[in-house]
Amino acid sequence: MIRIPTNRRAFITGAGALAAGFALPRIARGATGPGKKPILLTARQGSARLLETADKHTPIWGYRGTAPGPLLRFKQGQELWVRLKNELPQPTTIHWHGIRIDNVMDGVAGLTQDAVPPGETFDYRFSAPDAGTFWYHPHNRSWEQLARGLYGALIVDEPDPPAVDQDIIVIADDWFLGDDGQIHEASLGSIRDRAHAGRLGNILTLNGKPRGIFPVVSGERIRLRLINSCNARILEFRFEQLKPLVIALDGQPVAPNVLNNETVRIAPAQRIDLAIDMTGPPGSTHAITEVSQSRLVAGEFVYDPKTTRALRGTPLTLPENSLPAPAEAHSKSVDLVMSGGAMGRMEKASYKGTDYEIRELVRRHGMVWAFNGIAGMGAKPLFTARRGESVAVRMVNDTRWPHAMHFHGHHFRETDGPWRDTLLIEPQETRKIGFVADNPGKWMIHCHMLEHQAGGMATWFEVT
Ligand SMILES: [Cu+2]
Repeated sequence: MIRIPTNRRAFITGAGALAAGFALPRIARGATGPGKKPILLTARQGSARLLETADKHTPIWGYRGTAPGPLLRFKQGQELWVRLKNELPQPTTIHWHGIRIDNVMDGVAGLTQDAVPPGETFDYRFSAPDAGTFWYHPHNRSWEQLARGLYGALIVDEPDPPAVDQDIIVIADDWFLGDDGQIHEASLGSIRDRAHAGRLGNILTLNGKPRGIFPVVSGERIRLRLINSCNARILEFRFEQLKPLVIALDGQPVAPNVLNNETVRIAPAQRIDLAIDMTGPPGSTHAITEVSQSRLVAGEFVYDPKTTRALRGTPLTLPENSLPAPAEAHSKSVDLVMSGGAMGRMEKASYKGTDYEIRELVRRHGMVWAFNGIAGMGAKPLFTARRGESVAVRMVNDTRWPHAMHFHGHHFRETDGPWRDTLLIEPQETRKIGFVADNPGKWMIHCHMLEHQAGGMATWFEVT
């Protein structure tokens, strides 16, 4: 396993009383029906209690002023209508991560729409072809806007959801706060973070809380939907004696496989759905620990002292979404070679059509990474595919850092592997994925370690 070096102080959740009240803020039911009024999501300043000291509040940016923003939940095939109102001091958008969406609704500033200026609104209207666990966040200055708290969960329910006793959504984020409890602004977008592991926080929250209680009943079955909204941290969770079953990755169901108390490793932007039978006795607790840097208790399952229910015997399985399988003999093959970063071998790269020696590229443009020798979004796509064409992309990580590669508008898979929209690729690793380019438009491919994206790891492809 890769240890990410960091010179920052210990990664903590803080000590003290446990915080209760752990659910995501909810939108009134029925608000999402077709033909009704849009859900208003105002991106604005707010404050959050990220530290356990009761008197410390941290100014943040959030949808409706909260981090995470409101839970958006609708049925597979139903239309979602959201009106973004921008009350931030800078332009923003919303990207609906993992939704195989119409291109004009994808929310990528500069590619699928202009960023929404302060004071203005933009309507997003779409339906989701896939049921599953998704999330939403800005796609303009993502490295700053997500670090300040702009993100939320987007759940698309199966027409006939599998029986569980609780459906628990957990958005995990690491915040980098200064000693004053404020978001460390001086380091936002720093070249050092860009060239290394990205912005790693020193405070971990689940659903915006430093440590929290999930009330459970002995014997019940929960569906736990984990979402990693960190800028760059690869989170590693453990669930003590519990035996979680992985039932979906990035929203797409997989054949249930046992984790057997091993670590749940989840890269930025990825989602993992777990089915967990709560086997502890009444009155006991099960810690949720996070071990990517040091072992810390991120939250706890607390069993009701009196109630029990009989364990469900049959395993939980999810109905598959309908995704087109790429053809064995791919009609298009593309190489995507990643280079650059600290301790890398990149000597030069092209940026906006001009070739630069690496020092000059960093100094003049803050670019430290490249795909196929090109830093940042080029004027031309990485490739163009005809609609319906199968595409194979061989991704070569010729750097000393892991990268979480995200494709927009499509899910992809390795041969016999699970469907994903974000794939973690280790240093010096090569991974080959395939998908059917069936969604017309201009789609980004980028590293979801947001400082890497800002530092050059971004490109796009076009489906015609
Ligand atoms: Cu990266």
